[in-house]
Amino acid sequence: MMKIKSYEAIALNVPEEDPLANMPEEEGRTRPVVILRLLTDNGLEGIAVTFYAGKLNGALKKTLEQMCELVIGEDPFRIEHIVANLRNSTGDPTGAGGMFSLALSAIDIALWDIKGKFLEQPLYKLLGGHRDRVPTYASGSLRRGLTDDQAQEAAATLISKGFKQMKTQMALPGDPSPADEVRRVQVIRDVIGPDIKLMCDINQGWRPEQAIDIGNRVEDVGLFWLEDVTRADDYQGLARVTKSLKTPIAGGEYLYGIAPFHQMIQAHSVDIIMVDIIRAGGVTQWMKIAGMAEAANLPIVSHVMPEILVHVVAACPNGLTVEYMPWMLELFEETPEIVDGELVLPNKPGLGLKFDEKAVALFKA
Ligand code: SMN
Ligand code: MG
Repeated sequence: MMKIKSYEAIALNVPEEDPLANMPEEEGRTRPVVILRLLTDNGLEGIAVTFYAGKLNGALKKTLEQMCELVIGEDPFRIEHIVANLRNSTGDPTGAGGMFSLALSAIDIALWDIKGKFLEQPLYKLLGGHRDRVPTYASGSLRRGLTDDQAQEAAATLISKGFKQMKTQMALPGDPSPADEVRRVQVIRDVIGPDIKLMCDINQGWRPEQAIDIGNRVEDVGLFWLEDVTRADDYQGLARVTKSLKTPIAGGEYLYGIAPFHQMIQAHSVDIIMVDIIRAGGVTQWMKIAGMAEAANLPIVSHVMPEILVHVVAACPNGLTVEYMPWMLELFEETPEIVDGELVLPNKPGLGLKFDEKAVALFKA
């Protein structure tokens, strides 16, 4: 029996850049993350990345290390057994949210990477391998802080790079009028033409009635989805907006664990389920949410980390598109290619990723 032998968690500050359109960013800003290596007694290494702890990144690293201690000696194929033990270690069999979930996901992802390496199969095939290419959208370039001119320039750059889908943002800074908000998506649509899929993220910035008002005004722009139009846990408020608009509503990235997705689906809060794998609890929990969504006839989309999430979206029959958020690309030696606007699934075992050791050394916190 293979066993987990040791682990290493390293806190990093990864530069915040926009490598897709090179639009101006706050100079020198970095994003705190923790990377994990989980090693087995037969020489395999599973890797993962976790974040969302911000200034508490040191606490996330410590949480992850304490949880990894409890995984030593375990059989990496018994993932549900390991997850149950970790949940029980908190004294709560449902497992704590917050830091616990962020750390649990890293362990779960690394265990799946080990499983793939042991079986010499890429992760997406282990999970069902529904397709070997998936649509993807450029994210992180068309930010709300840009001027209309900058947004248009960035959109043109994304088109020239071959992207067929891209996401922008509303809930603009300052005190925008509904007309200001509409203008932002319209000027981007003017540049990209009618056939490019354009999504728009509100990041919980509107009240439900504002979402209905502005959502109605942008209906003609033809958005592929409006995302997180109001508070993520206002399932009823979201449902009101979803019912009122023709434009599909996406949401779910802020939810922890799997149970809130059940609530969200039951309340008909969204048309498209977005899962953040780090908040959800890793690959194991992603697949459960994808199954719930499939049963409810809803597509599922990923949040950030395309190099990892490409596997889970490709695995599922209801996987719709992968967010190409290029935050972590520099952390890896090689990441999946985009051909004709689609991500090509890697054929290497597990995640098919290797940390770039120079980048790891350079970004060390
Ligand atoms: C987002 C939120 C938090 C971190 C990264 C990205 C955004 C998205 O909501 O969907 O891209
Ligand atoms: Mg979002």
